[in-house]
Amino acid sequence: MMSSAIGTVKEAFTSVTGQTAKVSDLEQAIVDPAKENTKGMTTDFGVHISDPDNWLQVSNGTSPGPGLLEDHIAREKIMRFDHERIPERVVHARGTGAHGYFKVYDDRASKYTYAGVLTDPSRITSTFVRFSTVQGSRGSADTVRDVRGFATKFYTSEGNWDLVGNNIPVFFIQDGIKFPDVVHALKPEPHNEVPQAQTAHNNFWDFVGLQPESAHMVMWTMSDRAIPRSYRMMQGFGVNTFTLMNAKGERFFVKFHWIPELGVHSLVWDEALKIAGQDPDFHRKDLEEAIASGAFPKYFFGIQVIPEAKEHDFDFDILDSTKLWPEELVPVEIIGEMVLNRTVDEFFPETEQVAFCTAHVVPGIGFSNDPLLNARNFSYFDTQISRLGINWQQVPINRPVCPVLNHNRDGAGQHRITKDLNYWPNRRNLAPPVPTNRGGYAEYKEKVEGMKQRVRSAKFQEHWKQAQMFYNSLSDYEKAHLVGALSFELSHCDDPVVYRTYTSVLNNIDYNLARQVAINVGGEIPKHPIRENPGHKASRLSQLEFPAQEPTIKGRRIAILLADGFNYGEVQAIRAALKAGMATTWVIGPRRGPVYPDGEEVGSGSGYSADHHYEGQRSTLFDAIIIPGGAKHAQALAKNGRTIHWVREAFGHLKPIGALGEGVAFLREAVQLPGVQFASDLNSDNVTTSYGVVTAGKYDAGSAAADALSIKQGE
Ligand code: HDD
Repeated sequence: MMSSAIGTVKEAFTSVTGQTAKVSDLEQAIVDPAKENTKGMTTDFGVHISDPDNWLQVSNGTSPGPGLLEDHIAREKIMRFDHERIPERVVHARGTGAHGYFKVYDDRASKYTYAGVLTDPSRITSTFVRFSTVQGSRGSADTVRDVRGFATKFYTSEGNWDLVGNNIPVFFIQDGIKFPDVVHALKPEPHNEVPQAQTAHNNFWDFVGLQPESAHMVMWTMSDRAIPRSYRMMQGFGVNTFTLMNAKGERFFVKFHWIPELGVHSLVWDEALKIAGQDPDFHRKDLEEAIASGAFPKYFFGIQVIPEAKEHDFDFDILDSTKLWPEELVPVEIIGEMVLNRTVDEFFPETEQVAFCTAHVVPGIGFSNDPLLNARNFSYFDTQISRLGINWQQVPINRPVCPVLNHNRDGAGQHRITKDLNYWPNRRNLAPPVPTNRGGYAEYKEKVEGMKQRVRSAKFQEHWKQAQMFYNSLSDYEKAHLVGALSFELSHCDDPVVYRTYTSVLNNIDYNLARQVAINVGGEIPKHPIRENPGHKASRLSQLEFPAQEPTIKGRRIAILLADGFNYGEVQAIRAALKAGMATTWVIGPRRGPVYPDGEEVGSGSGYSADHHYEGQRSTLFDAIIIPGGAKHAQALAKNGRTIHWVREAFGHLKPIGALGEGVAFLREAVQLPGVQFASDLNSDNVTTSYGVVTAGKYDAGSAAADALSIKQGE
């Protein structure tokens, strides 16, 4: 393995809850007013301010007089405010970030690469991840139907490595020169800037209808993958084909994968729509809440590797970003993991200013001739200049944790003062190049030949097989959701040319799919298939094949629905059991504040504190609901339309619902669906489980709660 001459900074990490090298580095930039309380308020140039509330004016004290432009304190404050905004990202504007760390389990990847970050198990590498949606503006809702970005900055000892991926393994286009077109088409329409954060409009479907290479990605974006339950419960894919180089100089093609420990889970569309209004920051808060409660999100890191000699062994081109590498052909090797264990201190300097660039790779990792990646490597650096200025890599969140030294100088916002000579070669041998055998970045010596021309190579011309493979690999209800999603989106297109064209396009993937959607949206109902769908499938395309690593309720949000007169002992036991499983519990009562248990008079004593009230929250914001026993409490819940709606809606969204004792009667009344079984004997501890509804009489409350929640969402 090559050693690194620059890698003098040992990445330090004290414990799982401790501090990564990057967090220590950021501390130099942190200002904490609580620690500087002897200083008091100053201008930006450090002079104390005595009155920040009144503009200097000429006044007789009885009525306002003219304001004076000489008030430099007021002018500074207003001028600073006037320039607070920077351009939002041209795509992926809406997002949230967290700090974490990455480690590999052993050095097994050294047969493919000499990159220390991927081969040295003694290292803990600092990371910063930004998750995002693509289409909407910075203030748009989190749970919209969209691709999710999964961008990771690894602050390695050899420099920053940015893996800028999505939660979908393929892309809309094959060549980056088409990126402005696809983005213009999917963004709000130019004449009225509508719609926000969704592709349900004419221009998007017009574009993809005329661009068959998008078909595969469209299948993914119309699947449940595009409405994840949480950033903690989605996969990440580097999408592009990169390369790895080992110490012998051999090269391999590689695709990078993140697989969440908690499994891949989605919302149902009705939930997603409602949450977009009820809590537009749902995913942002979910990540923050999980980290704050110690349920640190974890992702396994995998690589798919193809030796250089096998590049042309597949019936698709491995450099085509609209194709994935089926795991049957190229298995994913899990080599490490990332844990996110720290939220940001301030959103703008960290999450908004973090700037990724696919061209940032470290020795041992390289590019391929993937034409999408080629364009990306130009675009990211360029866009950061317009967002953050030419010295964007000096911004604290972006700067590496290893030394940075070269002869680049000046530019707006230069923060570094570099002594001495600013050119190479120089007479004092300052900042010399580092030979590749001592850690300098080495390009692979690739033999290239050909004509200079604008072309798509042959295998790039086939667009349907993998779209079919994805569709065929889904379970029946995932297929039903996909039909629903296509029908929703195409029925928001009002130009018949658009929805008729797309329903015809679907017939290239599957005849029945095209028929169902065409019937729903008034499209061209096909009379016969135009292309055979031979039914080929691949494993691990259905998200059902990604359950949680271990059955877990870690980081799940559970609502306990209470009215006055509830069974206090049960609630205590339920909460303790859920807390032990690292779920968060929320008591939802008739009021925020005291709710009174059975035996305590309403209004007396301190009661039991409810976190929220029925109106303030909705069932959509929780993964499961529990209704404990208590006669008066159950009667009060049964008389309240809002609580009945709570459980009916949760049932409709396929969520586990648990009830104990008298709570069972309320649940039975509220659900009122023939076929659902409930515990009938309140004196028995037998548990009845039916359609995700778990009920018991005198069952041990803690175990009942745990049982209820071990039912997988979606069952
Ligand atoms: Fe991109 C941002 C992911 C193709 C040009 N992209 C951006 C972000 C993610 C991706 C996650 C947000 C990063 C952050 O959180 O700051 N992009 C992808 C993936 C692609 C892809 C997985 C396909 C493999 N992108 C792509 C192409 C181009 C761009 C083909 C241009 C030719 N992407 C950009 C950009 C953005 C960006 C304009 C906007 C903000 C930014 O870079 O920092 O340069």
